[in-house]
Amino acid sequence: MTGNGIVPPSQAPWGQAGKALDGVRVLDFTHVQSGPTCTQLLAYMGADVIKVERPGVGDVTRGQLRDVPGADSLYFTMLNGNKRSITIDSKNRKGMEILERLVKICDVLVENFAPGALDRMGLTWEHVHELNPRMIMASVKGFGPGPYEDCKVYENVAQCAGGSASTTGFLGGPPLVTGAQIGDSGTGLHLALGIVSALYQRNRTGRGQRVLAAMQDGVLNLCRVKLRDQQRLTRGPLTEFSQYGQGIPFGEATPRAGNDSGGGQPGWILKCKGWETDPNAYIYFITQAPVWNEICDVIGEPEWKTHPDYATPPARLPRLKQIFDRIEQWTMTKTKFEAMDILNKYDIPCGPILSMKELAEERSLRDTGTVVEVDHPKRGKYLTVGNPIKLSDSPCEVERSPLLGEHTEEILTQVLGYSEKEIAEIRTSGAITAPEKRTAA
Ligand code: CAO
Repeated sequence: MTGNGIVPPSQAPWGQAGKALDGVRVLDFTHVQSGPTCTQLLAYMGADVIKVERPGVGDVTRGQLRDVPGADSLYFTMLNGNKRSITIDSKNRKGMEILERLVKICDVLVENFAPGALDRMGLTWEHVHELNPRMIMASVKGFGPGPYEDCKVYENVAQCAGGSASTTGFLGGPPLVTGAQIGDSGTGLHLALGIVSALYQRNRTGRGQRVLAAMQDGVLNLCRVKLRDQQRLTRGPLTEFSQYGQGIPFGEATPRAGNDSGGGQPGWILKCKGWETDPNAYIYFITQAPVWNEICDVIGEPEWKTHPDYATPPARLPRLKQIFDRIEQWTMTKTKFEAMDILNKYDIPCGPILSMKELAEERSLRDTGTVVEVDHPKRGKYLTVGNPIKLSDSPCEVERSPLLGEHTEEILTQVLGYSEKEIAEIRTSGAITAPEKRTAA
């Protein structure tokens, strides 16, 4: 470091100057999906993530949706890579002593318990801050302060409460939840950004702070364009919605828009060759204005380039359904990949509807480390999603998830400095072992 506090550029080759979050130690008190998504990302970025789990039980997802008897589920393994696992009973006196020692040496505590659970354990913000004023205490909760703050929340509840469900689905149909886990994984992502920002601020202030990401807020943030439309609605109909062209009046709230594009360039999902038997033989097609002439040529309607009903975006808006029906006549003569090849030659924005099978097999996703195969001692090889965020000087090596309590002794000795004798005492206290084992000991 120079006299003005600026670190001179590393001379190490790119990718060999350590990891982005090297030196950051995370006390990971998370479970299920939202919190683990966040801490797995921090681990991918190089943080030392110590996952605290209840002895004998662990994160409930270890046993949920199990596909291999006796092995941790994919639900767990795909959300807890690159972490270490320690078992501690927080309701055991000795267990709390260990936890407090961890609090003193960690930089970040992440949790997503039901409201009040951490306080009931005794780990209130005040206590944590007193033990370690530099600690960043980050929480996922279902709702922020307000009428629902005490509620337990799962993914789909957040999708419904955050505005996603009311704006997803087809007009006239019921609200729908989406496959993307915007409530859980989306909020985990938001929390991770809050944590790294707080770490950055701590460099200046020297103190930690609380970080809260409420699932309702995270979903609403991802539904920002729908709140945009809500306000536009007060000034007139949403002309880019298909229902406008169909002459269906708008109500008081942003409606469900089927597969309409959420932006200013109309789009829709269209059938491709094979749709009768393949549920994913579809393509998303955007009639982007700058390439309208090319679209007309490709689909064999060159006169639409100058016809007053089709030549300009405003003229097309009332007849989007008819236009997409015509484009579909063309896409149905091609497979989704043939259509992609042709359309991309003309810079026409489009995207194939890819199944999970196709994504799992996609070579380029393997090559970039977005889909990674890892080996696990109990379940064998499995696929996981690697770090979707690529840092040019902090490459990510994806490691398997830990077995329950796999690193308990390692953390007690190497991180917390407990002696062999102390560990023997801890073991008999029941702080790190499940009740059955305690009786047997
Ligand atoms: N040792 C001892 N006790 C432990 C422990 C440990 N290591 N780890 C957890 N516990 C205890 C907690 O102290 C709590 O006990 P009390 O209720 O007696 O105080 C108990 O385990 C259960 O915690 P919980 O209430 O968080 O768990 P739940 O299964 O009842 O609820 C969930 C799950 C997800 C609905 C709730 O945690 C929640 O609403 N979290 C916030 C929102 C959220 O993240 N939702 C996303 C869920 S999917 O990602």
